Amino acid sequence: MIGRIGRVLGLAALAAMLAMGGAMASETSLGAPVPWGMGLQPSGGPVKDAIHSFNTLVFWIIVAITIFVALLLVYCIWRYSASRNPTPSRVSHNTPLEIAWTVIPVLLLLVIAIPSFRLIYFQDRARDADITINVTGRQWYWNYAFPDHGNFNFDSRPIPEEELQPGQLRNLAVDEPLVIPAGATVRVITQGADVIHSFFVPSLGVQKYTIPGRIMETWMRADRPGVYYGQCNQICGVNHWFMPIMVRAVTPAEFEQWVGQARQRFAHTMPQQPVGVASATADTIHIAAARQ
Ligand SMILES: [Cu+2]
Repeated sequence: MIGRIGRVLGLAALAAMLAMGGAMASETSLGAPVPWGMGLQPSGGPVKDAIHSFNTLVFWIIVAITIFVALLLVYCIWRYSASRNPTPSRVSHNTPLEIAWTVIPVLLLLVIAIPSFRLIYFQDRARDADITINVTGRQWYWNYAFPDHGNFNFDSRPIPEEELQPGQLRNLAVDEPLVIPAGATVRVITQGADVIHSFFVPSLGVQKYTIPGRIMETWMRADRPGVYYGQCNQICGVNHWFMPIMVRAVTPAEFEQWVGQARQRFAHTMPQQPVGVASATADTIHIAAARQ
């Protein structure tokens, strides 16, 4: 009786935890870990959609191979046991069988390799990006710069546990989220300031190393407004845990409004001269004038 009550209570607690996890995730975000979550996080954009379909393909190939090998094993144990098969066969070669067990795995690998390479190239580079952001990994915080919007930049750090507001996720919420327009193709340029970090937002299908002295590129797109969480996932020192990522995707109008405010708040980080073509032209004129 007591055992049964315990089990019922346990199940009720589990159901409550799952419901709470689901409610929290839906009210604050689209991309976040949930209690008892299994498998990949739900997709927030096209890159993750492609990862999901590749994962499904590989998963079913694994299921088929596992079932085939398990059945073969059970059959061999049953059919070739000492009682059923007292005089074992001494055959050591079978050419058709050897060709089959070489060619079939090769074909399977090809079936996996072709979509795998396609996915790598899909993630690699943005075609016709709408905006570019620079992501710099530092010990131990992120720095985000917006070169298309005056090149302001800001740091992003986690909110300490004792200062968390209701709905903010522990070790994931940050003081300054990275804001992007939903539906826009965002080119992400990564670099490392000190050691190797990794910019990883699972629900958007983004993972790129940030390496000192090297510039790398990838892209992301959030199909819907929402909050997508990630973390540095390259062990980068004692405060590696201190590098959560919070990507807030907003409507284009809200993004423009945010950019306007950010340009004022982070005005001190902006270069004195306008960046881009204008400054390049000015520099070129200076150099040309100096040479004459
Ligand atoms: Cu790191």
